[in-house]
Formats: sequence, structure tokens, C-alpha cells
Amino acid sequence: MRRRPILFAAALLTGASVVTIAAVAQGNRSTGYLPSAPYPSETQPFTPTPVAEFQDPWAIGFLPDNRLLVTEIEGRLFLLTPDGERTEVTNLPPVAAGGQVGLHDVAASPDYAQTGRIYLSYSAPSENGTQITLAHAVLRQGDGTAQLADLTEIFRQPQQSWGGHPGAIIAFDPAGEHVFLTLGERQEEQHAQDPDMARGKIIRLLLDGSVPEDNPWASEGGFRAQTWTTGHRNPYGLAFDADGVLWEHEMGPRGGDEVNRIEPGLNYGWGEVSEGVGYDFAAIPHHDTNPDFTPPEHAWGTGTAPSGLAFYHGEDFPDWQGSALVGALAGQALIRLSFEGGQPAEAERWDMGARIRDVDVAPDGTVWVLEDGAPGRLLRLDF
Ligand SMILES: [Ca+2]
Repeated sequence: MRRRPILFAAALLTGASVVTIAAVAQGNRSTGYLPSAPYPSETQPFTPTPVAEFQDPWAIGFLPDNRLLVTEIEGRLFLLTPDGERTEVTNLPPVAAGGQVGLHDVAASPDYAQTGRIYLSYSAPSENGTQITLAHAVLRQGDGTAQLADLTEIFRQPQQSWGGHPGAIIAFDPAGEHVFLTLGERQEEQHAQDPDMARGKIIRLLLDGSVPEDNPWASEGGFRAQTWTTGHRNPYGLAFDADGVLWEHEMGPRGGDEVNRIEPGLNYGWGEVSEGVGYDFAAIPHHDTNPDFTPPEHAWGTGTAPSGLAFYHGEDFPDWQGSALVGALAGQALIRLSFEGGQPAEAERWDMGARIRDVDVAPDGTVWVLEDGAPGRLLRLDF
């Protein structure tokens, strides 16, 4: 699909000041393609309690004390108490926001207690497009203030792009030694299979950004050395389960949203194969037509557009133990994936009446859901 140029507005945040530095073209943040599928809604076993509102929020992260970090795609970051009292975090890096890209994910470092570091992913402005970037910074907190310090980029997409499909989801392994980042194909599907293109891949780095010696292509240097898996489309979910297995989900074209079990060095096929069809209904070969490609463990038809993935570990919802929660943009739903025998399957789908951008589980087991849009509400799920 050849895309039109993207209208784009870049916000440069220096200290507390926000300066718009560019405006170019058109874009559509929507990533759902078809109306919601007619799934029966289950009775909600929770009460969604609104705690705060944001303008186009994108992701939730947590500090170890259960406070929340929430990003807005235009380039703002907030620190919240669980009661919703918020402080804007200042001194962010320049972020190019427009269409599907901007400020993306946020996560506390596994060594936060020692370093005070958080990780951020965002679309950095460049002359000929934007570059998905991963950085860490120290979160400095004062009396009613918060700011980033010592921001250090540890990865930047070498290729510039005006496209959407950023991916940009951050995860850490259970040992807290490695950071993973999803990279969508930036709407250049042929690049998902090109080992030298930082598009359509998941990368794995040490916490300081250096290349782990046991990465599958570590000896090849360059971007190949950073690569963990290849052949992804637009992954908005990445999380480890309690057994240390890494799971990812990604949006297919028309249908074909996937849940993948991530193993190093595997090729998940995008660019060549899908369980969906093209936007123009053109047939795409399925995964089983080529043994080089790893098929999804679960695939959805149209009407989901998954966004956000978190494994449940709380006490409020005993039936959810071992399950993962997934938000749905097009589906306007919260989905519970069960993993009986290690096999993901959609167990429940609750109508949320809004596009769901992210879902996450706090250290204390509380479940938080972030609506898409302006305003988009932050909801706590009370039992
Ligand atoms: Ca695939």
C-alpha cells in the first residue's frame, strides 16, 4: 500500500516549554479497519472507574511504588498517583508527533530502585521523516515537580520514514538484563524481510544499549546484531509470561491480527505471508505455505486491532491467573487471552464502548486500562 504523505506536527519540548517546529501533511491515527466484529459481550466482572483524562494517551508504565507514568502521543509525559493526582514530567527529548507516531511507550528500568531510570520510546524528528528511538533517563522528582535528566539514546532507527506502524513497545526480560523493543514496518511491508532495515523487527539490547553476545546475529554487526526476530507488521503488544516466555501481538492488514510466541532468530513472515487479506481484499499467502515462516499461535479475523498486552498477576480476579489482557482499538474491547497448555485463545471479550489503547497490571496487581482519543480516560478496573 503506497501511502500519502503524512501531515505531521513536531513538538520540541525543552524544559517546560513546548514549541511546534513542523507541520507537514496528513495522517490517520486510526489503526482499525473495519467495524467491530459482532462478538457477544460477556458480563463485565469488573467496574471500570475513571481516574484521569488525557489527550491522545498512548501508554501506561509503572514505578515500583504503583504510581503510573502515562504518555500522550503529542509528546507529554505524566506521573500520577493511583488516585489520579498528576504531575507533568518536563525536559523530554524532541518528539515528532503526527499520524500514528509521537511519544510512545514508557517503562521503569528493572534497576529503577538503584538508578531512578525510566525508558522511553518515541519518534525523533529528522529532515526526511522520523526515527523510532529508545532512550533511558533519570526521573528526578521534586516537591510537586518531575523532570527527566541524563537522557541517553540507546537505539535510533537508522532509516527515516514518514510512515505509521511504529511498533515501539518496550519490554524487559524477567532477569532484568535485557530490553526489547518492537519496530513496526513503518508501512513499508517489503522492509520487514530485509535484515538491514530496522523495520518489522524486534530488537534485544543490554540495558545500556550494547549488543548481547548471544543475540542470534550478534557476529554480523550493525542492525543485524541488534535483531532478535524478524517479519513483523505493527506490534503493539510485547510481554513475558510467568514462565519467562515472550509473547507479542501485531496487527494484520485486513484481518490477520496475530499472537506470536517469540523465539530468537525466527521469521514471523510479514511482508510475505499473513492470515488476513490486503486492504483491497487481494489474497496474501498464508504462513503454512512456507516453512521458513513461523505461524501465529492465535490469529483474529477483522474487528480487533490489538493494542497493549499484560499478563495478570493480581488477587482481585482469580479466574484471570495465567491469562493476558489485550486492548482492542477497532474492537473497542478488553480481551482476556487464556493460555491453557501454553496455547493462547480468546477466552472473553468485554465491550468497553471506546477504542482501547493500552492495558497494564500494576506491581500491586491492580488493572489499568487506557482509552484512545481526546479525551481518552484512564480506567482502574475494580472488582
Ligand atoms: Ca506473521
